[in-house]
Amino acid sequence: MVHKFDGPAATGFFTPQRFDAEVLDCEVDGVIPADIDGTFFRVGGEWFYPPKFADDAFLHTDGYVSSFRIRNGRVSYKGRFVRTPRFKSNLEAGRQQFGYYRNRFTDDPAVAGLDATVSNTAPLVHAGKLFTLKEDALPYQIDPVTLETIGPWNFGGAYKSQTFTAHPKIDPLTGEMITFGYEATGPASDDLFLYYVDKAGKVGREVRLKVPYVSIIHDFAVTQKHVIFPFACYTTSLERLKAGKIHWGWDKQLPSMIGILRRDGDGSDIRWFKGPERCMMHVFNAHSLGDKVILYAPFYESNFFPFFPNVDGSPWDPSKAVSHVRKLTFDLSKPGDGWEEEILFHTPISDLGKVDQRFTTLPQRYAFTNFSDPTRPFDEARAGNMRGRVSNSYGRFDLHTGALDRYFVGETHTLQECSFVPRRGSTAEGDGYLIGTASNLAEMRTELIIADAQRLSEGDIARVYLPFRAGTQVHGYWWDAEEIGTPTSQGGHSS
Ligand code: V55
Ligand code: FE
Repeated sequence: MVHKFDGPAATGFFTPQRFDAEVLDCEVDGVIPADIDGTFFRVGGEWFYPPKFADDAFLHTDGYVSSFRIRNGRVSYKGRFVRTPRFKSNLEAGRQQFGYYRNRFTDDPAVAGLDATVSNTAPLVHAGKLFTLKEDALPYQIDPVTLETIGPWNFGGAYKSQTFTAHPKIDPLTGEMITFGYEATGPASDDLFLYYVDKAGKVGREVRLKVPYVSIIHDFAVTQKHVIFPFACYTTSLERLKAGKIHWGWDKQLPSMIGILRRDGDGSDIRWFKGPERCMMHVFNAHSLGDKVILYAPFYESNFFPFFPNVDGSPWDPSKAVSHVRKLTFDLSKPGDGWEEEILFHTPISDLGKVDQRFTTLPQRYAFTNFSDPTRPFDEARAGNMRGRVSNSYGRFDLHTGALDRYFVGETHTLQECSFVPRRGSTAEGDGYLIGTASNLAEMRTELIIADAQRLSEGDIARVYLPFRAGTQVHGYWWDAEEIGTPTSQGGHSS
């Protein structure tokens, strides 16, 4: 028995639905280009059982993986909860047994030895395998056709960190995956392990690092020559966890911190750069230019997450939970520990963004992300009061010229993160499609948007309709059918 969901996490569009789903042949409006052939994977989470503590983080919702298989202009959909040990154990018990996000001291004693990850953050495809990722645990391998959970993956025992980032980087020139885990040897540990995994999925080098303070390191950047670790700048300690507190707090006294090391080195050259108060969660991309490292990233001014309290007891400040497209420049030929920083666009953006993945690690011109365009209408009568939390546009942000090309989704919709689909046969940066889901708040269903990434202002070229609300997405991933190891069918129309 599940107690009826209530509270703010359980109203309207975002009420948990709690089912696995399949749609064999989806409704489509418009024409999906024939050269789009692949699967759009999404990962997010929803509470399968309500949280034990009302102030627990939504980062702790049960992982849910879904797929839109697109082929010959037709689309099939699947969605499944990730069968983590936590999910299965809760289902057996019929209730929530796990306490605060990443505080095992607040769990029921019965689940002490179990992996507590919810695996709810990002899909990854590497070496022909599909995974769901969460930075507090190993990847969970998922069957790309059925979306069944196969189990945790430690690369045949060669991957030693207990944790694995939700944002590995794949070098488009070699297929090498560069990845890491922080809190690598246990909760609140200051170990950061960096790994180089070849295109066949074999772990090559491991580099062990120590961090100057234990922070969320949610994402990172890799260039052809360097590896860059921005701290989200949250803080924790074992004492904090033992006291039964929320894992992360915000301490504005701490400097913001970015570590840079050579990609081909052993880590002994790492330099820690310091800056003013910043919440540095996601990046767009970075490249090396001589002795300079240039990082493009959507950093926040301060604490973005209202559920991670300020350690000084001050209230969360929404006016500083704002993200902009920033350019950071590090001059490694100079001593000192500062960087130069510039806001390139004054439009506040969602920090869940993408670049054309064929340019990861390389100089690159465009960043794509969603944002709220206040000049566009919102139909509150039909869509409800979203209290300003509507993301109604995709943007192509030209980092060279400052131009912003915009796509508007509609006056009853809000967008999730977009992903980039390269156009078949093209090599030009940004030549392809943007794909992503939108919540139709008036009709209470999810729509998949496909737009031409070079003609965003012309509107979408096709929309795919689900007859229900698909769960909230955090990150998505496009797996093109041309890539090695792609499943040839996914049930539904394509089998
Ligand atoms: C983020 C998301 C997470 C997480 C830590 O967006 C940071 C940042 C959905 O999970 O666990
Ligand atoms: Fe992320």
